[in-house]
Amino acid sequence: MKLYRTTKGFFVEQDGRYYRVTSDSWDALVAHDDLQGYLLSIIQKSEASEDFASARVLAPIGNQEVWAAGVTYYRSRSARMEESKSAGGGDFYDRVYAAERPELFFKATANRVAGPGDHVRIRLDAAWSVPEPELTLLINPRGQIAGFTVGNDMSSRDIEGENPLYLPQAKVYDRSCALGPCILIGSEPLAAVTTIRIEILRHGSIEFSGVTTLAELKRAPSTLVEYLFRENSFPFGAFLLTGTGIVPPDSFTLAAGDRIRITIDPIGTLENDVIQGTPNRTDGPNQTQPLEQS
Ligand code: DO4
Ligand code: MG
Repeated sequence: MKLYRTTKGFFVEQDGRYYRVTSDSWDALVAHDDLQGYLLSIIQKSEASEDFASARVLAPIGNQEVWAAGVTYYRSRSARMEESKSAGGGDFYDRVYAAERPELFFKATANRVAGPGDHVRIRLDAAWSVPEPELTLLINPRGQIAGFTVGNDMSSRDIEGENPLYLPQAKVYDRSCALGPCILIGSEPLAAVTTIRIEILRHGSIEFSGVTTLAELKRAPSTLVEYLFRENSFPFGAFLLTGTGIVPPDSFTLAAGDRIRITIDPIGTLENDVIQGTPNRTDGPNQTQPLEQS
């Protein structure tokens, strides 16, 4: 069962059919104390709707904060150690990979998030930018996992590599995060064989592709959530990106015009084109656009 936020309202999908969810608040909907049961009851009681076909899918976010976990895959640990070696920061990444307490950092507010088909951005003052494809958890205000989506933790590797204290600037800026296309509803962990794939297209050809599986994720999502909710309350719930297991070779940097395609099979594909410089305010951030009348 998948939940979509669109220009024509909210829809739940099952077996290829879309059903309208007549809640007027995304925040209230995703905080529902039995979201799965509530959506199932809608599917059982209502007729499928044709309206989804003409709607534009938006980022599945309301007022939730977006957080991220780091160095949760061996590949990320090694790449970070290398990029920060000359700054003397390499040791921190090795230590956090092995430590009991995970690395958690603030990633984005909703206005910085791109939805499916929106532009993501690379910073003008960065020379080495990469996407990070990450399984992303939707967590309700009670600290329970309510669903899963695809996340892109856009990162400026040269800024982070110069000094780990620059992490917030490497990670948090307008359109530095993409989420979508939907929320796969459920609280059970996804299977370890689940793949996360990325393709980066330049002028229509694949410039980089990579794949990992959740078997490589070192920490249980529930443990990451438990740390995030320690001493922290989230009245609207939160999104938590769980870290990247795919890092392109050091010779690779994103360029304006690249297309990033991230697929996690049971959830779907999140696709975004890259821009550099001033975002076009008329095309986003999408969650600030009013819903069209249906
Ligand atoms: O420590 C810096 C960030 C790590 C990260 O974003 C990741 O491993 O995905
Ligand atoms: Mg990341």
